[in-house]
Amino acid sequence: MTDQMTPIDRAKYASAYCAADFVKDGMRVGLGTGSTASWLVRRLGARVKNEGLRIIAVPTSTRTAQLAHEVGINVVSLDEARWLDLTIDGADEFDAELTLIKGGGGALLHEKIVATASDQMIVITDPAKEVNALGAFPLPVEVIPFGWQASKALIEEILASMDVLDRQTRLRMNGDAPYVTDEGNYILDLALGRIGNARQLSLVLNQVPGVVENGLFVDIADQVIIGHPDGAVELR
Ligand code: ABF
Repeated sequence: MTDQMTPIDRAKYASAYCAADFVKDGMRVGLGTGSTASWLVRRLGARVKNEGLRIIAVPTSTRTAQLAHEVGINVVSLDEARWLDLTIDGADEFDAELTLIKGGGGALLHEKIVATASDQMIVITDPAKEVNALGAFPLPVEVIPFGWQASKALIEEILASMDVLDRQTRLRMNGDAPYVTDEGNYILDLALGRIGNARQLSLVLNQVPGVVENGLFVDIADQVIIGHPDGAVELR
């Protein structure tokens, strides 16, 4: 931790540093994506270097794989690892039931596959991510490029029928081109304002032809570690 870090960075660092202690020698570990997860990868890299920690690590994105390599963590594919003991990842929002919105980093598909192929998922966060109701953060939905506009229109029709408030569906852009995920898919960001029934919405969205996955993580997270700028952590 350095004194150049912003309070939010210090909170993320504290959460990630605490989560890294849950990683035991010989574990098969899913490594999340995002700035909080980056602190985790760096901390595990230091443990590999300084303590000789041995882990089988599966990254949830190419950028996490790159960072893991840089800090001396050898990564394998999920198919090589087959199953994981623990996945540690960030989130964009979490509520009292530990339902999450994830995917702000565009990695929701691999993140959800890795998290659900793990015995346990720990979410590393900061106080700004805790919400009473999900939905202020736009819900990412991964769609295949073929017919994405039809998928978008169908999603909007469904949201209208579900009376989801304040809905807007936008194609996520990277400059003047669509943002392309590691799988070569597109992301639609759904500005919903407030999600009443995350479980129902997640099931309905994934029925839309062309939709691959959505960023609602329902009954997947087992524990959340909330870091604070003073270095304190809360475990829930
Ligand atoms: C990742 O963590 C993404 O799903 C999510 O968007 C991100 C949170 O980002 P950060 O840790 O940078 O706040 O898993």
